[in-house]
Amino acid sequence: MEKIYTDLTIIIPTLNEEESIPIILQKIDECVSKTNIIIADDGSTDKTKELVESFDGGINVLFLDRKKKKIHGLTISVLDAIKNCRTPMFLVMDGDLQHPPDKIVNFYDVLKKDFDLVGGRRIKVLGKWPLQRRLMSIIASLAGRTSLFIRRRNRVKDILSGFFASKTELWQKLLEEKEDEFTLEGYKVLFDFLKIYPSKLKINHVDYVFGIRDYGESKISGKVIWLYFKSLFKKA
Ligand SMILES: Nc1nc2c(ncn2[C@@H]2O[C@H](COP(=O)(O)OP(=O)(O)OP(=O)(O)O)[C@@H](O)[C@H]2O)c(=O)[nH]1
Ligand SMILES: [Mg+2]
Repeated sequence: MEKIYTDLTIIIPTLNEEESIPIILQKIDECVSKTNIIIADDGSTDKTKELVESFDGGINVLFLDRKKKKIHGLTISVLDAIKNCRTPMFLVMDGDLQHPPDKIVNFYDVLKKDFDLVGGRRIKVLGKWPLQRRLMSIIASLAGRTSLFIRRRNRVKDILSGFFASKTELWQKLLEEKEDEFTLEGYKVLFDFLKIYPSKLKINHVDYVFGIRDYGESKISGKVIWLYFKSLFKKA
């Protein structure tokens, strides 16, 4: 059956993803006949922009060019895209193919069943993560969960996942008042949202396998990790 998701916007933050972006757009186009995409780009210096703008398919793709913005970062790029979102639902996924596009359908189906937030849960990580990275991920997750527990906030099973879907109005309203409480230059937009959002949310999950980065380079830096740990203690 044709999947027509005109009420959904898929948000993909990008920074120099010329190798994977045409493949991911193609794969989404194969899974969903009609939907909306916002590529929230922070001034890629490779061919990401040209490749997005020349993409020809059934899906409606908008290139949000943040090159001239004062603040850059994954979180602020996603938030800008949410502000530009004209559909009641949105989904966020990485542009490096580590989040499987065939799961979009599962997120959509669950979110439609009157949930506020659908968190992706990594049930397996492909490839060999070095011990240091695995340890860092476990510590970051435990610390984040503790921070949410102490604050009596909503929790999802994988608070650090960048693959999630939610209702646009809920985020747009929160951003009107509390955008400055997000760590704008950071990476963990879902964690920030959970930390800041004051009321009870109806939450569900979709499991997925976190793929290997076959294309381009990881953008994770010491600064991003430091910003996350600092945000655990920041008032919200
Ligand atoms: N707009 C924007 N996108 C970014 C920024 N940093 C990373 N991204 C994009 O965000 C997504 C996730 O970044 P990655 O570097 O893959 O982070 P990760 O998946 O947690 O780390 P790896 O497993 O090492 O790849 C990718 O699509 C990146 O291109 C940024 O500062 N601005
Ligand atoms: Mg990645």
